[in-house]
Amino acid sequence: MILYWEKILIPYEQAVEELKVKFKAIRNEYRRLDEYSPIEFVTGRVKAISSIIDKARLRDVPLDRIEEEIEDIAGIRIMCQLVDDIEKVVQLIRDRDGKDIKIVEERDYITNIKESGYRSYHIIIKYKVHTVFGEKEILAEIQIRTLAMNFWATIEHSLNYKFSKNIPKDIKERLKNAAEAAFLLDKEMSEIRDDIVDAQELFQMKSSLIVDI
Ligand code: 0O2
Repeated sequence: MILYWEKILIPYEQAVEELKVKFKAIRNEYRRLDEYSPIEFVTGRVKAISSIIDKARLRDVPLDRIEEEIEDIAGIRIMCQLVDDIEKVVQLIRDRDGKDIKIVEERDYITNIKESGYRSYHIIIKYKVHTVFGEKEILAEIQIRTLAMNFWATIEHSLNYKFSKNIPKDIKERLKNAAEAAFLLDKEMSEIRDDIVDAQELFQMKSSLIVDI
């Protein structure tokens, strides 16, 4: 049984490693050019075997359909400082569509916030890896979110785990309020950034006027 899962999961592990390297390379390129990077940091994981089995059971997916039906066995998470950066990262991924990445579906949980209060942008992709058994195209899920969205989701996820997905009603309500607070934090930080950028542009215009004189 262990060997059965090993064989299934090896290409997913490879995909996660490759995708992490690729997105970290984008971040590093921006930084080396002294430019603002829309990517703050990148993480990735292969879903635990027990979680894959649980999800398959919950959705009535037979074992031999798991790879087609469970889209997040390979998961990449890209964290951004600000909400506007998410669109930039989504565009970077769309630009690669049909090249090393094939976009299958986009799910915008930022415009369509989940009932729980969850916000994030998901892109389901197909990604080809080369293994010793040949080429294999796997499905992977890329989650793109701000630091505030990630903070909220991480805590909500661990509470869900603690309460076995049955978070008490009052805590659920407080989590929704916390999600709203995270939303306001994102909004405020974006406005502060816009003000800083405006001030910098004004300063640059003034200095170029002085140089011209
Ligand atoms: P894990 O441990 O992160 O792997 P569904 O879960 O049925 O709503 P679906 O079709 O599986 O949705 O895909 P979707 O909506 O793209 O979401 C899958 C993943 O998004 C989840 O994986 C979580 O990582 C994250 N996610 C979605 N909704 C929530 C939420 O309300 N709270 C938090 N914290 N994360 C969420 P898994 O398999 O649930 O968990």
